[in-house]
Amino acid sequence: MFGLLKSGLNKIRKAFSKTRSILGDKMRSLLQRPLDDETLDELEQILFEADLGSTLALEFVEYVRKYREKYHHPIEAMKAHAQEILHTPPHVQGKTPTQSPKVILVVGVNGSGKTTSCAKLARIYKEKGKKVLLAAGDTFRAAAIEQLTTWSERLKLDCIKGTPGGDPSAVLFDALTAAKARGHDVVIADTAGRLQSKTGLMHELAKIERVAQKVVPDAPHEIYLVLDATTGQNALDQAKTFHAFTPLTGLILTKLDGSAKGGMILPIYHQLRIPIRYIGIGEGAEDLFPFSPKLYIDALFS
Ligand SMILES: Nc1nc2c(ncn2[C@@H]2O[C@H](COP(=O)(O)OP(=O)(O)OP(=O)(O)O)[C@@H](O)[C@H]2O)c(=O)[nH]1
Ligand SMILES: [Mg+2]
Repeated sequence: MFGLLKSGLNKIRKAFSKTRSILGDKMRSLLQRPLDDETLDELEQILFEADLGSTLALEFVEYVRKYREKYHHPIEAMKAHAQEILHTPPHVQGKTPTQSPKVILVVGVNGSGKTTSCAKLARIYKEKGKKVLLAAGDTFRAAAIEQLTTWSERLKLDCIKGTPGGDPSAVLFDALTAAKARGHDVVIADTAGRLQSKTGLMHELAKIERVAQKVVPDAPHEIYLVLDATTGQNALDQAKTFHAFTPLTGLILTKLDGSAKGGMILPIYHQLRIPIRYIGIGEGAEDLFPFSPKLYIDALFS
């Protein structure tokens, strides 16, 4: 067990190593100089380039300036401010199911990692001893149904499928009906990729929710938006639009492995206050981890 935990920690540290090399290493070398205006300007630039956005870059620099006496090193001040940001209470949260199954809807733009994240989430719940049902709610492409079916076979889980081109709401209706009948604890529903600018597709999500509520009145209990971390600032725009159409309860940030954009987690949470629930750091079923602010901050700044 300890070995597993340790390998998880190492994976997370490794996933953030690129971000750390553009943020932490540059900062450390800069901060050997006296903390004058010029150094602070350069610090702001480094933070901006590490995807913290202009508002937060300035805010961090102001924090360092204000608390220069309190912390023995400016990086300690920045870690403290990052803690403050990530520990600010979220604006939204998922619902506790009043009865089984718990229903998790997974949404996002094309290729962000939804289907893979559904499989990874299913594995996490299975490991906790829960009876999980997958719902192949991406009826848009036949290949999407096959992809989730393959995952379900690999993970030895049931999967409810619709017909290619069929109504995704009907798949969720069938999945929830089956889950109630067969005593599943959790239903994880994949959905088709949708561009946030396509209003029709965004409205489809509301229909999926309404139909799900015919079977499980308080469903969905979680709506996770999957964001490809390599898209940087664009991920923030996606999150804002999805949230406006479908109130999200959590974010899953994928493809952080090998990405230098790990810094974007801070402005995303700072602006939206939607809980960052999981991070994806690889293509395997075991490559999804609950987001830990402490691990993240240590990995980034240490
Ligand atoms: N390196 C890495 N690759 C990932 C991660 N998550 C997903 N992928 C890969 O990204 C690609 C797209 O993943 P999918 O899960 O099919 O994405 P999707 O959002 O379901 O895509 P569409 O259904 O086409 O909209 C696949 O090749 C995945 O293996 C991750 O955390 N790290
Ligand atoms: Mg998919």
